[in-house]
Amino acid sequence: MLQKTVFACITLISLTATMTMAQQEPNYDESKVPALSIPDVFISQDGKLIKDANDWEKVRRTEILQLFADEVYGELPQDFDKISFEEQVVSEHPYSDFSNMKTVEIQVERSGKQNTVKLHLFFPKGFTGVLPVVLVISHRNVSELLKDTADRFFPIDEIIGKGMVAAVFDVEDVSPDDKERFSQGILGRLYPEQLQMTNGMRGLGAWAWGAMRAMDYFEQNPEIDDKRAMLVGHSRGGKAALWCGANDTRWAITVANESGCGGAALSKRKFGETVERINTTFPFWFTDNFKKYNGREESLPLDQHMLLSLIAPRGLYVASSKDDQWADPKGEYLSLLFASRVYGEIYQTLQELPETFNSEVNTVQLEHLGYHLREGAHDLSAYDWERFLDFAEKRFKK
Ligand code: GTR
Repeated sequence: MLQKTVFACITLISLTATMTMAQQEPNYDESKVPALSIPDVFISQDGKLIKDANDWEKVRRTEILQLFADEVYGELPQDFDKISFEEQVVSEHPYSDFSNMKTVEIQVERSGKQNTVKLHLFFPKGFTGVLPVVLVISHRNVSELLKDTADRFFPIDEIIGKGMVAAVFDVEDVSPDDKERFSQGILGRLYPEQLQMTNGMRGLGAWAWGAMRAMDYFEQNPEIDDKRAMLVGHSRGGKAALWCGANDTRWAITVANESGCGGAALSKRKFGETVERINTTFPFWFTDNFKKYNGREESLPLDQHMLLSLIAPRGLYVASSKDDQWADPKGEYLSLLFASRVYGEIYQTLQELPETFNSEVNTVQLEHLGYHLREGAHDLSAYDWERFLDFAEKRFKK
């Protein structure tokens, strides 16, 4: 009897060990990628064929947005009682030779509670006219970023050099990027009920919310042209940028740099980071519902090309790097390719991306869509910025 129990225990332990190992072993072998079966952007959930912009916007776009809210990123609450913008006085800063810095405290109130997000803005010195703006969602420490003029994660000089306003906020002010503390920002203070909902917003949704509040500020600042605004996020910030761009049509361009799993990459390819892996390491990024798909990507009623399609017909740029296989460059590209059908077939903005993924270094820039694959590792680099700003410059030309 004892022997039997011991055997059962050992079997259980080894089974658990195998399962844990299976969870942690990401696939990097293209021959092991399952045959791709992803939902068609043009067939609604009740089987209706979507033919024009009216069908797309009223039926399909609405249901896709709801699917992502329910299953992946959570409801994105937009109700609050008050928003105010307090401009702080800044005299000297490391960039004062060529820029004017402004720090704005965005204060949002709901049900008697308040949350403050610091938005840092850099204006070209002596500029005239109303300027386009580039906002970065930063999961890197912003005070550190602003001290380091050589840093290329937020290259103030490059952005300003293009005659654009450079803006950044730290996700720490909205929802700390930390398993223990994530609810200490807007989730605990302004929207505690979200924490009780299985489709409630978590970290990534909160960061998207933060970018929307920055846009609220841009809209009322006469020095900024809010119609020419580009939102940039890298990696986890790229996932949040896509969710924000999908919800908030005020962004003219959304950029997702190496956003990978839960960002631009197709989940059903099961290449690189998996749903289970991301939900295990970062359980506070997505809804509780998303965990239903751990190890079961095939049962997802959506895939990430549908998220990208929600941004059409506005500007969308996806970027990958060769050594960042964890983020699945091919999956990121295919996602953009499948989403591009909405640009072409619904909005008649001819967007012909190459039909196959090019695994060599390449850049494709069309009027509304951009993609590049560069050499090197996971990072937001000068190379990436050069291309994003080039894309923006063309689109923002008056
Ligand atoms: C990784 C995570 C990725 C990506 C990345 C980042 O650890 O697995 O999904 O978000 O972090 O943000 O740099």
